[in-house]
Amino acid sequence: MNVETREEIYNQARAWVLQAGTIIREKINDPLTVETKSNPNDLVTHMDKETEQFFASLIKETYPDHSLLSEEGFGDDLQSLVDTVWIVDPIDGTMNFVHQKRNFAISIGIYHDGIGEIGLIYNVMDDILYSAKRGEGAYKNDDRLAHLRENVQLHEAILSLNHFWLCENRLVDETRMQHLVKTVRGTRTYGSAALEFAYVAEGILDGYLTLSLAPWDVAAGIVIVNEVGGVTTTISGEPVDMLGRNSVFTGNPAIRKPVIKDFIEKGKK
Ligand code: 2AM
Ligand code: CA
Ligand code: CA
Ligand code: CA
Repeated sequence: MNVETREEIYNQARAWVLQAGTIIREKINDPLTVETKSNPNDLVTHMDKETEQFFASLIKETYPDHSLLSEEGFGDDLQSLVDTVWIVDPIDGTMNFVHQKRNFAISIGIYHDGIGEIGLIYNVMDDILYSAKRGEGAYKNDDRLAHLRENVQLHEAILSLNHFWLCENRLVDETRMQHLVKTVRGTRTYGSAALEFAYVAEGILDGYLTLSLAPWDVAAGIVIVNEVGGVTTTISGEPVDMLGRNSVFTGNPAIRKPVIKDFIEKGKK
């Protein structure tokens, strides 16, 4: 993708994200229609669907040759990532949106021939936009984010993870994960994968571990984290498959190796 085309698409995407966020903020106290999906805690609201439709219709109208990969069913059924693909999560952190009316984000990754070119993560209620273009650095609103800290030790790291890791799970022995929690300086759980990626990029988290995410949970975050020297892989150290679900580690490269080698590999089922 050439730089001028990318700049034009970035400016358009940024304007749409801010516009969608303004609409959500205006309607934040309106009554919600909440439905469940794969299980009683897997929620979706009319606002998730309306926001996705907002992007789907604008993208189709403005860029008819681009494709859309998205959570709530208004995207395309893609078998590959050729040409330009928008990977959109209209509301990431729907449970937070429903229960807290904050701590959720709009997440948009724009990929060309499988390469992440643009990432946008918008913390709607705080009006904070994390953004990046490949090779041009990452930003929190207008402030450029610094490169991640060098030589971070695991015992000085803050790690974000879902508490499910500490319960019996199909991937890793929970006692190993409890040992990891006791080894690091502190753990957090925010309930929005996109925001957790953004916090890794900002350097306020050193890593984020998660069991199973979809492409729209990670597409924007990977681009933004890359720009500050972070790495994102599955918990086996493989590249993330942008057309399937993945376990994910994202974070400072200095802690990736010990987390994966000394804890996850040893506890793997
Ligand atoms: P969502 O809010 O867009 O569904 C919650 O820990 C994080 O995991 C959120 O980013 C959430 O995205 C994501 N997630 C991915 N798959 C999920 C699922 N099946 N149920 C609930 N959250 C899921
Ligand atoms: Ca969801
Ligand atoms: Ca999501
Ligand atoms: Ca979502």
